[in-house]
Amino acid sequence: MPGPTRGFLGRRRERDTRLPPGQYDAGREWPVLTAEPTPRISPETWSITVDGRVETPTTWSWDEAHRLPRSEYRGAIHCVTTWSKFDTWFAGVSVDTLLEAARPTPDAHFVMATSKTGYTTNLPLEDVTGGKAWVVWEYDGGPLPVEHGGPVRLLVPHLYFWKSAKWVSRLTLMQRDQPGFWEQNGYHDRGDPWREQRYQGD
Ligand SMILES: Nc1nc2c(c(=O)[nH]1)N[C@H]1C(S)=C(S)[C@@H](COP(=O)(O)O)O[C@H]1N2
Ligand SMILES: [Mo]
Repeated sequence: MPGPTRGFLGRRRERDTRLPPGQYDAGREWPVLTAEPTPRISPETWSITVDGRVETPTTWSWDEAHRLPRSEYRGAIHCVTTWSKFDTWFAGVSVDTLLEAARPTPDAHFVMATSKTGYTTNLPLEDVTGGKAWVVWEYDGGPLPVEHGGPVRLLVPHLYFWKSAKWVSRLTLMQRDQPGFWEQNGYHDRGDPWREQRYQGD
């Protein structure tokens, strides 16, 4: 049965199905959102540590991290301030690879990501396993720009972008959830853009 207003509605622009509710397409723009002063971190002094509820707390230097299997993400990112950006291309290492080495203990259920600057953000362990999260140092085939977290940031693209800690240096596995920087300031503990989990209680 043909819909009575089909011809009229058909002329409306279709909403991009890649766009979660309440988001707009920022196009080629990539806004910078940083709460703290942008640090200068040389690759030689950067390292990433996985500790907390793990059997083998492990630290990788820049060179050691680059010898791990390379993993890429191509797709969208979504900021809680309502911009989304499509067709991004990041490369680094899968968080799965780091966790395989550190071996979370059975009571590990959450992760606190900490930046070299002290910025923190909490995540359920399930949201950084199964090919859903990366530690990245490349964007669009070049080094990750410093204002976007270079030399290395966390990338958890299926959650709002505040979960993707810039200048990340530590992933701490925890038994119980603890709020990070924005989560203490009212942002949601999980932050799924498809469920519009922007603030605590959403
Ligand atoms: N260290 C650190 N990481 C951070 C932030 C921050 O202020 N400090 N802001 C978060 C927020 S709110 C967003 S939207 C993204 C912004 O990343 P971008 O500046 O590369 O767009 O980084 C996230 N990671
Ligand atoms: Mo954000």
